[in-house]
Amino acid sequence: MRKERLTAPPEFAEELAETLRRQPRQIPSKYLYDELGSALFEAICRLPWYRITRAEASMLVRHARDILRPLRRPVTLAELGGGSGEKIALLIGAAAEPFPLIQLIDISAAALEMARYRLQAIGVRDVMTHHLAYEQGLMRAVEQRPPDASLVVLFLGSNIGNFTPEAARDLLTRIRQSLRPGDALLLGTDLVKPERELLLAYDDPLKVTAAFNRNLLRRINDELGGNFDLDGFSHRATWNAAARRVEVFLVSARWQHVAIPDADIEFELEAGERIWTESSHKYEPDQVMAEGLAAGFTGGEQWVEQGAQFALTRFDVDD
Ligand code: AVJ
Repeated sequence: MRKERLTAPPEFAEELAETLRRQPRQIPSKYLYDELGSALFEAICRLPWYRITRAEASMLVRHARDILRPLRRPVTLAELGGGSGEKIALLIGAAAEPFPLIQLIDISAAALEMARYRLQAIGVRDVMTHHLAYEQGLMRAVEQRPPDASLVVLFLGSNIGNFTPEAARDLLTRIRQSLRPGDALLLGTDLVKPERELLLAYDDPLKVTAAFNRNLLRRINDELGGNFDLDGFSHRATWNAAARRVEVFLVSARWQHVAIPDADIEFELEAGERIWTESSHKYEPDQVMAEGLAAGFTGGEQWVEQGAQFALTRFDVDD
């Protein structure tokens, strides 16, 4: 009996063939978020050792009015990679003002539907979803913005942490260039903190993060016909102090042969060889500010949660 093949996103095979041939071998972290991966990430957000989501959610509620204060009314929102929409719903609830349009951009269709449902449940009428990666989604959101309202782009959860500093600056610049005077960017960034806290957040005792990571291999097997033996890999997270990032890997337990027919790739893995699946860059508060200014924003305001060490920064676009 032939197992039914799930449909893969269009560039998955091609991108994978390229990144798995690099040394060290890599898998782009955006592919962590298929339906199961998005659900596992939602579970991560509830782990006691992963404090980002709770810290940011409480800040959004506490500071909602201050965050939105300088913006031209009415305000519309566009969220990049917001997942199930929990945070944008909290911001909207706490702001207690009408938002004529909410745009959601996410790579996960299941997450988008969850977010739409959540927003409709709190009475938000105009929700537009864009099932796209960040850059294409941002372009679409800018095309769809109502002309007589300001636009706030939300880039929360330290999603920017997956980008190298160069790519992050690039993306911030692109966001800035797609905005107009009176608009803003609200950026959530996780901050540098003691190594043991970081490692617990990315290698939790319940092994949910390990499942999230290994799910990448399950997904490749199901969507591209891969032959990964999930038991043949262990999850590892390390802190790279010089690069200020947590690096996440799948480590091959033994020598093994890998074939992914639909990506047209075959290779051997040595015992102990790593596949690099994610980087999570951590920032200093001043560095966040500096990056926004370097990207062309004219100023901003920053809130820091001291316990979890997390920063929310609003970057402004002045005339
Ligand atoms: C969604 C990229 C912000 O880096 O903290 C959580 C993803 N990976 N645990 C992060 C993640 C492992 C998360 N981001």
